[in-house]
Amino acid sequence: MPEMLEGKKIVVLAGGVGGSRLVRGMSHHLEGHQLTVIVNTGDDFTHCGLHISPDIDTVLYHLAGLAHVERGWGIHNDTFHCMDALKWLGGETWFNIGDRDLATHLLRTQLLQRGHTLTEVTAYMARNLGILHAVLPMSDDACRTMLDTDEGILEFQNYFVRQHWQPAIRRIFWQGAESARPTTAVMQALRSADLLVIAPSNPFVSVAPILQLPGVKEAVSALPVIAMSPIIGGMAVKGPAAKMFRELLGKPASVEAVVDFYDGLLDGLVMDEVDADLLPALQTKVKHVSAMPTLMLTAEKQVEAAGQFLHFAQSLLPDLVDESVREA
Ligand code: FO1
Repeated sequence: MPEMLEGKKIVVLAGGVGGSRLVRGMSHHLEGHQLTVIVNTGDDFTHCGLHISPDIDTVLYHLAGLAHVERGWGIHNDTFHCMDALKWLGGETWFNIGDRDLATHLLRTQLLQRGHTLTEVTAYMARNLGILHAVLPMSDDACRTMLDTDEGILEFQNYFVRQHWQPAIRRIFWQGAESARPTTAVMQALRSADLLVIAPSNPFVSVAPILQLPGVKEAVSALPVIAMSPIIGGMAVKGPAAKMFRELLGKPASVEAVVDFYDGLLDGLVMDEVDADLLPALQTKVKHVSAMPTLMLTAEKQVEAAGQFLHFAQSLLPDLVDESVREA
């Protein structure tokens, strides 16, 4: 573990696969109490009567060492017998739930129906999976990501999985945003953090849902913030992020577009080594920029990339703390 980060508290804003890969790597370098993950729940939905929280599960499975590493979602070596039976019976099969994964959705639904909050249920599961870090849903209130597309208004999973993120998007909004609040645990974690990390997750549908909750952006702005770019060589590692830059902002995806999206929030930026030629241009927008390998397609790469990221954070933290003291 980098010595400087000893005793420091790091809070990561994360969505599904990209965030989980970084967080899993970080978990190798940090003590349990040092790392807290605030997870997007805009992707949550009810399917076959079950409450499904895909991003929370992806984070839990990665931290527990259960994740299907290449695919990014679900559990490795899972089987799909229940899905086969659903197919015979004429049920809905567009969303693939593995047999072991099904247990997560059954238990979560049961505990929520008994009156527990999503935060309590997630903590219970994390504890039983042996996870030492706090995994916090961004909210206990429903706040669902909705996409206004050329195929009409679609719930996130309908757009993402059922329609393979093909419809063109005109607008994103969150159903329930008027009354959704961040949890007390989320606000406490932000208030006691030494460093805020924005994971290489989709800015539009993984990070923005967290930042739009009342009070979150203000709390984040008070912290040193370092992001890892989800865009590498103009492309998203997985999913529709690049397409969203084009459709919603009318510009190609790039590291610069990511920086602009976060609109002055970033004190530090880590991008992939393939984008190293952008360093001088980006340094006019973000004070501290570094290029390093950020593709985390194997467990080993996750540990390596997270280690380099934390070294970069360690080298910046004294500067960033001084700057925020001067600005206060
Ligand atoms: N993603 C897919 O592309 N296809 C699936 O069938 C699918 C099933 C699934 C089941 C459980 C779960 O927790 C996640 C699942 N995902 C699937 C991933 C997920 O829907 C998205 O990756 C995230 O919501 C985006 O972060």
